[in-house]
Amino acid sequence: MEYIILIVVLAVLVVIGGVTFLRPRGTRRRDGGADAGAGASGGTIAEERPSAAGRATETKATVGPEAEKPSLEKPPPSAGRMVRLRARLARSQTGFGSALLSLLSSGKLDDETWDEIEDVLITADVGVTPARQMVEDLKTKVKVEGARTPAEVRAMLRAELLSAVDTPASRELRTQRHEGRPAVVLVVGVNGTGKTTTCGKLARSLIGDGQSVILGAADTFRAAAVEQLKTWGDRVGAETVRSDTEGADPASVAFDAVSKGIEAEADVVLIDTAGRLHTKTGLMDELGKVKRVIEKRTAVDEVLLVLDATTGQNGLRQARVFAEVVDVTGIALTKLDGTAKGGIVIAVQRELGVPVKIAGLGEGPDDQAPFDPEAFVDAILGDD
Ligand SMILES: Nc1nc2c(ncn2[C@@H]2O[C@H](COP(=O)(O)OP(=O)(O)O)[C@@H](O)[C@H]2O)c(=O)[nH]1
Ligand SMILES: [Mg+2]
Repeated sequence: MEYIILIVVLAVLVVIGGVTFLRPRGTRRRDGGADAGAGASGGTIAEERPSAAGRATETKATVGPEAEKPSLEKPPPSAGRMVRLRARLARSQTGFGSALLSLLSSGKLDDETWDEIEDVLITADVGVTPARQMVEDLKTKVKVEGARTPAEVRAMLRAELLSAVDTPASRELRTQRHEGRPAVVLVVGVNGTGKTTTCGKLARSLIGDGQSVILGAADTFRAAAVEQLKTWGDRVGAETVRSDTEGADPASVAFDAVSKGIEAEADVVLIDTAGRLHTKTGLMDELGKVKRVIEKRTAVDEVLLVLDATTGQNGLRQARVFAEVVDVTGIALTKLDGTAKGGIVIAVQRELGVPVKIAGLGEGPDDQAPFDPEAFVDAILGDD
């Protein structure tokens, strides 16, 4: 195919008499598959989704149209990620699952052993009340069904953990356009928990799933935070709406981002916020205002609370403050790769009555997964 095009080009050049053989090599595309389409439209994928950087290079008269364009990354879709990232969880969490398995398999399940089981659960951040409940359930099952093989013990514990992780609410993120408007996701949480990273990774996976995304940099207190979000967006072609002035009103940036999303007919607008916890009233005023101002244009579909899994009970206390201030609809639990305390999933859902919807499983750009309870429990228990 390329040869035919090359021959035709050469023939045309010979006919015209313009004997410049310098260009064809330099402008030929590396990607044969994109050749025909790009040749016909005169554009590349990078051109179809212009970014600020992309426009800057367009003004320079370069030789090839694609010569200096930043190429956009194609993130993988979100489906099946938790299973794929299971090793991340298993690696750090074998302690919790295998300790439970070996205690339950021990020949003598006396009071002391049951206390130890409860301790393991509490140490894994399951929370005191749910830990007691689980121990009672397991005791009953053992009593009713008698001695068991290791495989039966495993199946029993698996069922118990699954029912503890289960919630009646849907784990699905509300990221579908509706009534001709983009879905709006407000991302809140304490500083350092991973809000900006969560926005960035989520933008990637949404784009990987074929959606279009606008980011709103409503953490306006540090220029670095805005840049951090924009860097994530630029890599995958999600425009970042921000203010040029440091310390601008977060609500007005959020409003602009949502307006941009409506105008551009985007599927999803993700709003990153600041998480300073100086006073509860300060936080309430600020987040409340951001939400109210967005709602002047369209509904907020999801308020995602980001929680760092490594911070345990302390993190839970802080999460509670946020939940009192805004109506949290889902939890993004980050840094699950760095902790043996996966029980926080159970604790936070019970504490806030909201399902964990997203798991952060590493610092890589695609180390985030829709939370999948079965994959989670299997990871905790390790391979059978
Ligand atoms: N290991 C690990 N690190 C994470 C994860 N999510 C975020 N981080 C790191 O946590 C730090 C704080 O994240 P950032 O998004 O800036 O937090 P923010 O202040 O809430 O916006 C960064 O160094 C991230 O790379 C995760 O799931 N796993
Ligand atoms: Mg941030």
